[in-house]
Amino acid sequence: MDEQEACNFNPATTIVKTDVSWNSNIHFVALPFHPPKKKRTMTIVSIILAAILLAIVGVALWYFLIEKPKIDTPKVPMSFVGNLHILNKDFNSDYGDKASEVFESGMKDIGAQVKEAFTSSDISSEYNESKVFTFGEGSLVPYFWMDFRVTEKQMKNLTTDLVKSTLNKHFQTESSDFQIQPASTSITKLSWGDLKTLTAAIDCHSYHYVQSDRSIILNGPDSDSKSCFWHLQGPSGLLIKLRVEWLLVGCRDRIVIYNDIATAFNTLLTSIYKCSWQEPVVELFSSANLMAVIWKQGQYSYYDPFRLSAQAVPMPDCSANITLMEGLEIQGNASTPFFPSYYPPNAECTWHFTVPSLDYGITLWFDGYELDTPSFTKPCRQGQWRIQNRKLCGKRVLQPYAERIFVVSLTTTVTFTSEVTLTGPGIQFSYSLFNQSDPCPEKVLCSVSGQCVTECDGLKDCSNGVDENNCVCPVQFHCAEGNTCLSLLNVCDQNKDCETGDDEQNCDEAVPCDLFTYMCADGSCVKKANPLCDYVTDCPDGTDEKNCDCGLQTPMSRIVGGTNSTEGEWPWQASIQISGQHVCGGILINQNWILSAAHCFTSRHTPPDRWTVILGKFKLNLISYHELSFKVQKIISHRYYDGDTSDHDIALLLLDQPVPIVPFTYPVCLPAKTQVFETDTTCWVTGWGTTEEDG
Ligand SMILES: *[C@@H]1O[C@H](CO)[C@@H](O)[C@H](O)[C@H]1NC(C)=O
Ligand SMILES: *[C@@H]1O[C@H](CO)[C@@H](O)[C@H](O)[C@H]1NC(C)=O
Ligand SMILES: *[C@@H]1O[C@H](CO)[C@@H](O)[C@H](O)[C@H]1NC(C)=O
Ligand SMILES: *[C@@H]1O[C@H](CO)[C@@H](O)[C@H](O)[C@H]1NC(C)=O
Ligand SMILES: *[C@@H]1O[C@H](CO)[C@@H](O)[C@H](O)[C@H]1NC(C)=O
Ligand SMILES: *[C@@H]1O[C@H](CO)[C@@H](O)[C@H](O)[C@H]1NC(C)=O
Ligand SMILES: [Ca+2]
Ligand SMILES: [Ca+2]
Ligand SMILES: [Ca+2]
Repeated sequence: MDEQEACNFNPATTIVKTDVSWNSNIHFVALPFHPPKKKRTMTIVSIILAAILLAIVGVALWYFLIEKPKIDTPKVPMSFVGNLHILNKDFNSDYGDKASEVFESGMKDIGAQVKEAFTSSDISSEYNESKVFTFGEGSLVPYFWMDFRVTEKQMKNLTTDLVKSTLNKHFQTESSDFQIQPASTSITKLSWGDLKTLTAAIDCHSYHYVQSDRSIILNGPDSDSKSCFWHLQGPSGLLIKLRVEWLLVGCRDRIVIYNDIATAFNTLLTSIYKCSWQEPVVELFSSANLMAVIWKQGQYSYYDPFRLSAQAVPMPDCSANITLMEGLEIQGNASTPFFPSYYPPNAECTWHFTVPSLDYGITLWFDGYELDTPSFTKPCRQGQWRIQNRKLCGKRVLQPYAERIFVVSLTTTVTFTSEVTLTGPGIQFSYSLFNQSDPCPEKVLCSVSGQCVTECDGLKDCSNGVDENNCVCPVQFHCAEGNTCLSLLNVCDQNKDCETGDDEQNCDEAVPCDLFTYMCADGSCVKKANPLCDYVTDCPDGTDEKNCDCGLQTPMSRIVGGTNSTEGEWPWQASIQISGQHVCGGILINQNWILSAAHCFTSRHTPPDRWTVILGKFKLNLISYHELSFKVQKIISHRYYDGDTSDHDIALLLLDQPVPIVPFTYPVCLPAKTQVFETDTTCWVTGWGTTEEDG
């Protein structure tokens, strides 16, 4: 109680305290035996108080003098990878064999000197660890990583130059064992993550000298390892070509490839994740005769998920002089070196195009790659282009793209330059001429994509809307008088809707083909919007009423508003299976083809003949009396299918034999390209699922 009050500076409490002391004075008089007891209590309290105070001061001193400086200046790791050229030693195959004594002793001896270089220098207090992890050819080139712990302030001082000069100084003076070439010493900064990746991989290390006359298979990862490191070296003056073949699909392994033995971010060529079905084989190149590969196991361990092979190759000349002829057709292709392999880093291709006259411009047609104006702050990462002194950045996209070059002189230069280390899939383009005064006859040029697009067809083909803005009657019939727009369904319906009745003229004869006319099999066009299968013969050859046996349901009562289907109700519905397991649905679109979703055929890299298509099924888990099964001959996924966005998620399956057209297996009707749908048309989406949620 006393202690608490002593610490309390509240004036009100002070008054109370005065009262209490006055009262105790009365007690003191009245009861003479109490004072000694009180005194002893007070002594004990004082001792406790002093002890607590001492402890507080001690803790504070310890904190402010010892602990706080530590917290204020924490040490951060700083790592490097480097190499030396040792002139008085020669590489031999034992240096490439991690299990050999030569490797072991070289690693120890040189490692000890590297360590001493730092521990005997001004930066000894920052030095933590270093290790020689591989040897290269030349004279003898050891590669080693170094780890330092520095304060924030020291970070700026510990530069690659300082590390290099510290090493050179030591190897040039004290150590007589190793003569080095100081100018060849090379140091690269490594991030903490890069160092972790490297140290995890080097226990499973292998060295390969890559030949130019044949491709060598690199021995695969040890079955016990979770990460491995390959050191590739080739003859100087040549590039190294690495081929990665995924043998399994669906693993989560990762292969990281570097343009040097220094496995830093700024030497990264590319990183390949997963066993990919989209790129089952990747071929890529270094810019010189060195390459390092690190493999990291994914979630699960697979036996031999991939195969690596390498060969040394010369850099091909990708430049060309191209003279274009009169005419608007495609005249040829040009591509990055080694197309369709990845383009090599630090490569440059120059194409000089010569046009026959200044009436023509040049179109470069790309597929899945576009040229874009670069942002001021970011460098290009997927190839740089220079066209008529405009700098452009390449970008991989899903759509086709055309670069239109409006020429001002007969010769135009196009240059492609790849990044110093980063690389990517090879790029190809076709070239043709266009009429500079009319680039898109009867169409409009979409400046965003370089494509010629159709105006006023109700489809926004150009992202800036140039083709659908300012249309008088978009996707409608334009009456000759009165600027009236009419639904296409009112054309040739035997009612005069336009003032002059021009919507009902020329209905039973061929008219000029345009966007909204239906084209008959003989190439003539009819004015009626939906002439297909309406029991009226509209085409001169009668083809609009032929093949009308699609989309027929068996004459059974439908459960209106219900959710269960009856047998034969949706005779085009297919179940696509593997080993008797339903994987995806599909629909029969004619006797040979099933339409399905591209995502069903990605993760399982199963050959077409593993799939089975069942038609005439009505309940998934029941074998129907009417069901028929087919094998798949071919799977065609949409070429722009994108697994991340699910764009273009569509695939076609070719069946091994035609489907008999019987009531329980019937193709669905696909609309004609010009089919007009009324606004209240009911759409059915069929498929197998549960008829209850959470089912
Ligand atoms: C040295 O590095 C290792 C990891 O590489 C780390 O665990 C250790 O704490 C470091 N030593 C010092 C003194 O920082
Ligand atoms: C950094 O280097 C400079 C000049 O060598 C030196 O004066 C300074 O004390 C160093 N700073 C640290 C934090 O070591
Ligand atoms: C292209 O033409 C120029 C000048 O005519 C010539 O110097 C150059 O060598 C030619 N380049 C190629 C790749 O043929
Ligand atoms: C251009 O390349 C495409 C696709 O690779 C190929 O189909 C076409 O034949 C080539 N054209 C010429 C003129 O080489
Ligand atoms: C280019 O288009 C204009 C306008 O349509 C036409 O007069 C000219 O003949 C065309 N030139 C060529 C070379 O096709
Ligand atoms: C659908 O079929 C199941 C099983 O035959 C039945 O239990 C359910 O009532 C049916 N649902 C409807 C809406 O008819
Ligand atoms: Ca359009
Ligand atoms: Ca009409
Ligand atoms: Ca008809």
